[in-house]
Amino acid sequence: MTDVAENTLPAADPAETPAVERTLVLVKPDGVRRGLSGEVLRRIEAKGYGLAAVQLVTATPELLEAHYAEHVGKPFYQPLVDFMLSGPTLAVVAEGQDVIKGFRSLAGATNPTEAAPGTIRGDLGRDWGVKVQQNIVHGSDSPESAAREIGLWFPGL
Ligand code: DAT
Ligand code: MG
Repeated sequence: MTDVAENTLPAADPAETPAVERTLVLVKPDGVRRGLSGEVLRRIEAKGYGLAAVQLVTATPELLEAHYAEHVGKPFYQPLVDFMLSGPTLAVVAEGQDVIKGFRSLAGATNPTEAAPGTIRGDLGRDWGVKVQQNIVHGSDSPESAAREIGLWFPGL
């Protein structure tokens, strides 16, 4: 008689299971306006990451000042805030091992003209001749930024 227990995988040892990481992804107002929200979610899911939260959010100046605190005073700061206030943003919490780095890789370089083909910004973005780069997505750049940004966009999570 076959022992069913012999055919099952051993339970994962919590000490050897890396903590599942989370990142904040935003489909910015240009992406939502152009109907690219689904395409961005598709690429996140096709890569194998999970969606922990998704919500359409109308940003406020206060939220954006906190979110983009590192850019206050830069020449593109006010155009960036005005752009982010120009329509709804799709806020997403994506999760999976090393998702912070992995999503930045999916997104591509900040400047959509230079972003490699195959990336979200490289395939779907371009220079529109305005003061701020409209590059479709935001992705947190470190575990500290991710925790801070998820707290700002999803205060209840
Ligand atoms: P990223 O979004 O790749 O993390 P960032 O945090 O340096 O880039 O900048 C935030 C956003 O500001 C970026 O997505 C687009 C805009 N931006 C950055 N640098 C810019 C520049 N030199 N000129 C115009 N817009 C810029
Ligand atoms: Mg950034």
